[in-house]
Amino acid sequence: MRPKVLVARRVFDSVISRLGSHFEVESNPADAVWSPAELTARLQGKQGVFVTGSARIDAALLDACPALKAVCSMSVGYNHIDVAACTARGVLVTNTPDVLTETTADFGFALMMATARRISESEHYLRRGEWKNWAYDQFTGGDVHGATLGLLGMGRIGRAIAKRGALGFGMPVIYHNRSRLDPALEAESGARYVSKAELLAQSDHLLLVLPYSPEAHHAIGAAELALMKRTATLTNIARGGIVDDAALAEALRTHVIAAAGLDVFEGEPTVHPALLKVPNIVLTPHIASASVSTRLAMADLAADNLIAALTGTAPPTAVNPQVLAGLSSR
Ligand code: 8YV
Repeated sequence: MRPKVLVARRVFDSVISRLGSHFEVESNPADAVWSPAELTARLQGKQGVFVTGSARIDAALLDACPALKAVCSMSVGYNHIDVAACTARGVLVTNTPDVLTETTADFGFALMMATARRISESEHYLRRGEWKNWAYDQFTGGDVHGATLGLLGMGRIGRAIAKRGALGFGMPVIYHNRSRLDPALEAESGARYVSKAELLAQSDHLLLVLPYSPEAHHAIGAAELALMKRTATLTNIARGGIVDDAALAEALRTHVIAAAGLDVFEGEPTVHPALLKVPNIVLTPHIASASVSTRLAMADLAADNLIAALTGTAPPTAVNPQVLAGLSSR
């Protein structure tokens, strides 16, 4: 009998049909967002699941789905999955690194530029019909070229953004990360390591590119925002919850910093109402990896992982490869 898998959100037809040549597939063509209870019910008797960042996989779900062997996420981040609980139960977890790095870096840079140059705010003004005249100080923002680019987090996406800033825009680049890059990678990125306090104080444009973890919760709150330049911008393409959104809205309202660009939110898709009220912000609905070719590459990689995991070969990008040894015997 062929293994049974669940595809928890709507994805490319080509990916569903590829999975269909290996597995009995239950998919979600209506793209309903299933509750934990419904997801658990649909996972009964399934050996594998293809998820996105919107499905929470925790110990309770795993205990209620004993047939599950592989959780394959179409995302690089995996904070929606309790990896320790999966590992403890011998469930393989995979993600989709690398294929989205450059696309996400492009978007991070674009969101930072839109924020610095007040693109959303000025477009809304124009659409409201308020543009009557040119004025010398109309929507003047901060320069990007030559300004200091700060990165909190320095993984693959951070390094790709650093290169754009250093090589393309002549920006001095500083970063802070849990661990300092080795000298070769640091030189390649054109970035200088600083303390978090120095990063906050010196950045003209600060981008957040660190993974979410309990330690990273509210890494940027009122106290951190107060350390930033009044002319600085903050861009978050990492995860909701890294920024205290209520504190950020207040800092924008009172001009503690100049502007912010957010692609991710605490409790998304709900957005803190105070963020919707401030003009000096660019808001996008978690689309940093959303180019057609990258989303296809992510879905294909998640499918490759699922096929490998359930057909006894090593998945290309396992998060907890240590469970592989035990999988074939389950
Ligand atoms: C995805 C992301 O759009 O890969 C990630 O971690 O945040 C985004 O690229 C999202 O998580 C879909 O699964």
